[in-house]
Amino acid sequence: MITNEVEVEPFALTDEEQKFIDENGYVGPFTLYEPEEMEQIWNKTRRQVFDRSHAIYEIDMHSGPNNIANYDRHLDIPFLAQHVARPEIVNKLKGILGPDILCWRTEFFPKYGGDEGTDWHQADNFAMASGKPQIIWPETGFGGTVTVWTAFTEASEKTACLRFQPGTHRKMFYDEMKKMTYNPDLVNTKIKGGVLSGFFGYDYTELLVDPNVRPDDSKAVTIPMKAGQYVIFWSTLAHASLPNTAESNVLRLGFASRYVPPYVKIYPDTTVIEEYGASLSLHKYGAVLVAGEDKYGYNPQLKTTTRGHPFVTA
Ligand SMILES: O=C(O)CCC(=O)C(=O)O
Ligand SMILES: [Fe+2]
Repeated sequence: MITNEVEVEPFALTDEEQKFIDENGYVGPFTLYEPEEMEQIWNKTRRQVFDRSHAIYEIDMHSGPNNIANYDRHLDIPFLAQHVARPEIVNKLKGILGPDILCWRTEFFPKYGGDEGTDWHQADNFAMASGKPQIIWPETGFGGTVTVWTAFTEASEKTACLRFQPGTHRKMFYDEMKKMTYNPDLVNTKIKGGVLSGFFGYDYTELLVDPNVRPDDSKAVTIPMKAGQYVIFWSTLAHASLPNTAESNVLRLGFASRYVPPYVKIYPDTTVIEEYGASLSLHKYGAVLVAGEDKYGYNPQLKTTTRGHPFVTA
């Protein structure tokens, strides 16, 4: 039978959701795993984080409190490899980034009870810590990345949930090319806007274009999330997190996966990531195509087997 119904892709953003992220810079949270399921998965997966035999970065002994050697563990941990490519996530991203999508970076964001919140910040080219742009959009050079932040454990107002300033994603209050000073002793020492916060050993306010003009946090929203939920936001949206005020053994763990279309240049003109006092060689690095095709070939790519590893070059 022939009908006029247009086939809707499963898990796609609705028109309202698309309008919402366009106006506000974020959409969600959405539920991907039930809390018990997430707990089970994480209990199993966390052990694999300690097995670095297939991790693409070496631990740099100078690395500070933010262990960037755990960047891109989706390249060697099967659950993370599957997670970043889940159709529930990727089909939503198509409505924002178009049909062709690379996952170019993943990061863990752990905060134990007593840890400071994350400073308000916006990220366009991710030069903020290294002084070198890590992604560059063609033509305008402006664009940022779409981040999917998944709560691997609950993130409540008490346990360091994210905060957003809706609608701030089109204009940068910060200049990422100004260099911040790295000082791990800064961690847990500064109250900003009434909140204990910092940027993993940096002070993000050093990057303000005009130190007297900062995004207006009176309109900030908090995004509490249950374990297993995720939220999608433009990295250029002013975002932060609250401190974790729970007991010291209560971990809030976020997992951020970052996506761009393949015409964005990733780590242009560099062979290392230098930040947080560490230097990581990119010689094993590759982005992962999670949707469509790459007609450009600007960026090295890796493919994972269905078991996650070992990696083969695409
Ligand atoms: O988890 C946090 O506190 C910060 C996360 C963040 O800044 C990001 O995912 O870009
Ligand atoms: Fe961020």
